[in-house]
Amino acid sequence: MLKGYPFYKYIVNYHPFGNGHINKTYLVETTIGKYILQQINTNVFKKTKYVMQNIDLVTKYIKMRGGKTLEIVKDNHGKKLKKVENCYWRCYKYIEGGETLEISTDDKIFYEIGKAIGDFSFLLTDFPIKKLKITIPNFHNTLKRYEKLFSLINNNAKVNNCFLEIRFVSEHKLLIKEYMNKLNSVPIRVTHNDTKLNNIMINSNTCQAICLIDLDTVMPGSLLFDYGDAIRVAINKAKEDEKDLRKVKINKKIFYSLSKGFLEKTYPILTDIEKELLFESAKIITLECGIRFLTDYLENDVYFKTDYPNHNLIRAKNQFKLVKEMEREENIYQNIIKSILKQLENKGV
Ligand code: ADP
Ligand code: GN1
Ligand code: MG
Repeated sequence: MLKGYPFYKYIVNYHPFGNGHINKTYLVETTIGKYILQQINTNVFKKTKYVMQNIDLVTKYIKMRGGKTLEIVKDNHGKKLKKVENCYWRCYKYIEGGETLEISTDDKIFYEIGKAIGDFSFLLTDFPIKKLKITIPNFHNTLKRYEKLFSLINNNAKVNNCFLEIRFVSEHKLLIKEYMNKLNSVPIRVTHNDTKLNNIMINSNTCQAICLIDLDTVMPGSLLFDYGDAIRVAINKAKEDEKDLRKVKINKKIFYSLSKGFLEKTYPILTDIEKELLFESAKIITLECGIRFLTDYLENDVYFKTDYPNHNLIRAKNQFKLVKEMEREENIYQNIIKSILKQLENKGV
């Protein structure tokens, strides 16, 4: 596989890398630099060619606008996507001086992350969106995710292990439905769709964000989910798969910092309805993520990588606890957002 790349003869070693839930990622170390080689998960990304086409277009555009982004490395035939025995591979330059984090308590980092996510959208505001393909239809259609979950519960023995969680989800049906209706009035933009903490490269020395990586889900979508998904991971004091749910609590300082960074960058482009739905979006995407983990648990782990049999169930419980925490003090978070928006309005941004 590696033979087809120009750096092949310089390879010193390579090994599995990172903690992504989807692709198989390898770090390749050579005497002429480091590379990230990935086997694309074709169960998740069925339209692999379109995924690479989207990434190619978006990265070229970001570069043209002077932003930092992933750099695709072509193989010896000039190809960006390589098919070897029914597996699809692609390669990126390793982003030197950077790292991704699984969890952090440093609110300054999250301010930088908020800015980076906002910047991503901002840089792509005038991108010719029609050129982008929908690579995963209904990726953030929470209602469809809900329906899929409930289509699986009849005659499924595993339901006994998660009936409280299923009940929790069912109690949110109306909220999901109403939110999906509101989304119809929200502008469609070029969005990342997977803005969790470890999809953002951070400069190890300055702690500033370098750029968003994992561009596989770049598609037309709602900016609200890019904000919401970043919030989902950032504010959780525990990791996404922490079993001790007492540890799943919200770091309010981080909620403030990330929101501030994000809003500073996006304020000029945000519509009123987007401003109104910010917090609800974070709640909905956390619920959606829990629904997806629970669905995968009931389907016997066909989508997300797992380390042990109940891994997806643990992740789902964790996300639902986070939703409960968000709901418990909803007013506080809404007020934080309002105060940031007010500050920006007064500044005349
Ligand atoms: P997945 O879709 O499986 O989440 P990612 O594209 O997010 O795959 O890659 C997994 C991990 O590999 C990232 O979280 C990051 O730590 C690392 N990684 C990916 N691309 C790069 C890159 N160009 N430079 C440095 N690290 C990278
Ligand atoms: C997956 O690929 P990764 O690990 O960055 C998933 C996201 C989920 C996330 C939950 C393509 O992200 O949608 O929110 O796991 N990516 C895809 O941790 O489904
Ligand atoms: Mg990732």
